[in-house]
Amino acid sequence: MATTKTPPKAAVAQAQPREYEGLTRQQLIDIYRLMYFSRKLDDREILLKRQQKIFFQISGAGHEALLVAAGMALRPSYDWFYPYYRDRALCLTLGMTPYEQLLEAVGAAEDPNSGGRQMPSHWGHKKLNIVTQSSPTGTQFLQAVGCAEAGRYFSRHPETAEKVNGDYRQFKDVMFHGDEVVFVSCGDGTTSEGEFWEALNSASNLKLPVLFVVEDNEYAISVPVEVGTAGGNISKLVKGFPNFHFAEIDGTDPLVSYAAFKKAVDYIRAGNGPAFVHGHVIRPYSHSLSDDEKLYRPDTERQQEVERDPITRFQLFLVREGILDEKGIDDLEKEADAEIQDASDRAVAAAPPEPGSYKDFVYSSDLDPASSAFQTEPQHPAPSDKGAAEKTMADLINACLKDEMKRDPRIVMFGEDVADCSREEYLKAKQVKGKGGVFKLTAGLQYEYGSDRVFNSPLAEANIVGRATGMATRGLKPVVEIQFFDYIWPAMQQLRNELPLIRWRSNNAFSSPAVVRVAIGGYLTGGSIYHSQCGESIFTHTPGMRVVFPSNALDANGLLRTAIRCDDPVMFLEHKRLYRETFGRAPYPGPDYMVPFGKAKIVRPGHDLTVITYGAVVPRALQAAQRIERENSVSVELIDLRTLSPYDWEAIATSVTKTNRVIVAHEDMLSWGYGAEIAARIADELFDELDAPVKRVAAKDTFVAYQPILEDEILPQAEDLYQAMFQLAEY
Ligand SMILES: Cc1ncc(C[n+]2csc(CCOP(=O)(O)OP(=O)(O)O)c2C)c(N)n1
Ligand SMILES: [Mg+2]
Repeated sequence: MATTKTPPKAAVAQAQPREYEGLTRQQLIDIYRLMYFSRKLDDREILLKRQQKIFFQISGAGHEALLVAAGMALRPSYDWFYPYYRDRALCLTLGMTPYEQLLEAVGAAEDPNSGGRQMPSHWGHKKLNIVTQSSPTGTQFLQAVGCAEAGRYFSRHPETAEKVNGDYRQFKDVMFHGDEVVFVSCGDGTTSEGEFWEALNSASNLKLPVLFVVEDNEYAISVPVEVGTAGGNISKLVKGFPNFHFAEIDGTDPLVSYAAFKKAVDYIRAGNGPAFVHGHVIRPYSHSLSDDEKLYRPDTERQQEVERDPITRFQLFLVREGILDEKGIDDLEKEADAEIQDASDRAVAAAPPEPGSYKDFVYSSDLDPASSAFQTEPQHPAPSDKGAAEKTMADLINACLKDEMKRDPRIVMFGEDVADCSREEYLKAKQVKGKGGVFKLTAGLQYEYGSDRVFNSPLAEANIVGRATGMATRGLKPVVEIQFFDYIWPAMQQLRNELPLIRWRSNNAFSSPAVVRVAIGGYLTGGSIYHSQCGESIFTHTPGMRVVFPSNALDANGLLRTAIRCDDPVMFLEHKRLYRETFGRAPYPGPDYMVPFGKAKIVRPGHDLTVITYGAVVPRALQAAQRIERENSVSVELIDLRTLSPYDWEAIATSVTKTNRVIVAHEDMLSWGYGAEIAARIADELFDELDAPVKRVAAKDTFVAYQPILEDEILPQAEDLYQAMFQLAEY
C-alpha cells in the first residue's frame, strides 16, 4: 500500500531467520498491516453508515488473508484486475489508499473508482489496472478473458499498440507486457452463473493467462454453498478443464495463500495457461449491512468461524514467531487507526459531484460520431469502371469490414460461424471455399487477415459480448456478430449492464467501444418466430449504447465505418431481408466513406404529410408514398432515421413543421415500440404544428409467425402504410 507507513524498525523483534514462503519479516508485517487496514476500513464504513454519512456497506471481512496474498503475488499497473466487492484487501495491497476507498463510500467527486456513481466496494482504478467493476454477479469473468486475449494480441502484434490519430485509437493508451496475468475473482455463489463456465471454457481452450479466484465463504447471502454448487465443492466440478493449474487452499492463512498464488502466477506467466485458486474463507459479518445473518445462521456456526479469523490468527502467528511483540502490534494498529481516522475525516469532507454532472461520460466526450468529422462523400468509381456495378447491402458491409481491417490492425472479428473455416488447414490447402457467416457477411476475412483476427466463438452469446467488452477496454476494436437478433438474449446482461456502462460508471476512466453487428428482422417468408424478431427499442432504452439501423447498401457501408472508428459501443442492426434486396443497391463508395450518426435521410421530399421510419419499412413506405401520390395526389415526405440512438430530431421537427401531419412507422411491435418515444416527443414539442393526431404503423403486438399468411398480417405492409397515409391526409 503506497501511503501507509511501516512501523518503526525497533518494533520488529529480532529472531533467527526462517523460511516464510520466501517472504521477509518486513513483508509478513506488511501482510498483517494490510489485513488490519482492510478490516478496520470495513468497521469504519459500518460506523459511517450508522451515522448516515455513507449510504451502503459491504465488507471484505474474512477474505483478507487470501486477497493480500494475491495482491503480493501480482504486480499493480502491470497485471490486470477484475475483482469483486469483497476484494478491499486486494485493492489496498495493489496500492489503492484507504482515502480513495472511503471516497467511494461517501460518493465523492474525486473518487477514483467511480466518481460517486457506484456503491462502495465497486472497485476501479485506472492507474493500477483495476478495471471498473459492477454489481451483477459474474459479469467480470468473460471480460477478464477478453482482457487477457487483448494482452496476448498486443504482444504478438506490438506495432498495433501505437497511437493513431483520427479515430478511437487516439484516446487509448495501450499497455502490455507479454507475461501479464489477468486476475478475476468471485464468491462461491457466483460460480453458479453461466458466464463463469463460459469463461473457464474459453480460458482453458485458448490457454489464456487468467487467474480465477473463488473466495468460498460458503454463503451467497443466505443460500449455503451445497444448494448452489452440486456436491458443495467447486474445485471438484472444474477439474476436468484442460490446461489449468488448480489449487484448493485455506484462504484464511496468508502464507498458504501466498504460496499457492506464487505457484499459480508462475504457471501463468510461463505461458502454460490459466490457473484456478479456490480459497476457503469465512464471512464473519453479515452479507452486507442490509442483511442480518442471525436469521439463517445459528450462533454455533458463527462461533466456529470466529476461530478461523485470519486477522487474529495471523497476529498470534507474528507474536509466536517473534516477528512482532505486543508493543509492535499495538504501535502498528495505532498508526493504522490514526491513518483511517484521518482518511475518514477527509473523505467525509470531500466535495460531492456537481449537480448535473450525471450527464457526463454517457458517451465519449472526445469523439462525437454525430460530428462532421464522420461525414465524407462517396468516391464512386466512374460508370465505365468495372467496379461501378451496383452492390448489395451484404456486399458493401463486407467491403467495409475488409477495408477497415486493412486500415486498422486492432480490429478483431468473432462470433458464431464468422470464420471462413476454423480448421484452417482446409482453407490453406484450398480444399474448401470457406463460410464467413451464415449470411456470408464476413466471407473471406479470415482468409485475408488470418485466424488470430477473424475466428469462431463458442455457441454462447454472452461469451461473444463479454469478451468483446474486455478486449475493447484494453484498446482493441472487436467487431463481433450476433447471428440472429432473436438469440441476443444470453448476452443481455453484458449488453445492458456492462458494455454501454463501462465509461459512465468509471467516470470516464475506462471505455469499451466495441461494435456488435446483429442480423435482425422479418419479412423472410419462413423465418417464423425465432429468425424474424425486431426489438431495437430495448437497446435504444439503454444509455451509452449507439443504435444504428440502415435501410440501404450505401448507408450501411458509411454507418458501419463510423461505428468502427468512433469511441462508443455501437449496436449495428442489419436487416436480413435487405442484405440482398434490389432496393437500395449502390456502387462501392471507397474505403473512407462515412455517414455521421444522428443524421436522417430525406428519402423523398413531400409537403402533405411526413413518414418517419427506418430499416425494412423504408422501401415499403416508399412504395406506399409513390402510390398515394399517383392515385390521390398526396405528397409524402419520407424520412429514414438511419440511426436510432442518437436520432435526428431536427429533421423530424423541420418536416413536421412543414407538413403538419406525421406517421411514425416501424417493423417492431406497436406497443412500447421505438415509435412511442418519437410520437410522444412530437406531441409534446410540436403540438402547435399538428393538424392531425400523430399516427403509428407497426407490427401487431405479438411474435412473428411462420405461416406466410400470418407473417404478412403481423408485420406492417405497404398497404397498411398506404391506408394510414390516406386516413391522415383525409383528417
Ligand atoms: C446477477 C445478480 N444476481 C443477484 C445479485 C444479488 N446478490 C448480490 S451478492 C449475492 C450473493 C453472492 O454470493 P457469493 O458469490 O458467494 O459472494 P459472497 O457475497 O458470499 O462473497 C447476490 C445474490 C446480484 N448482485 N447479481
Ligand atoms: Mg459466498
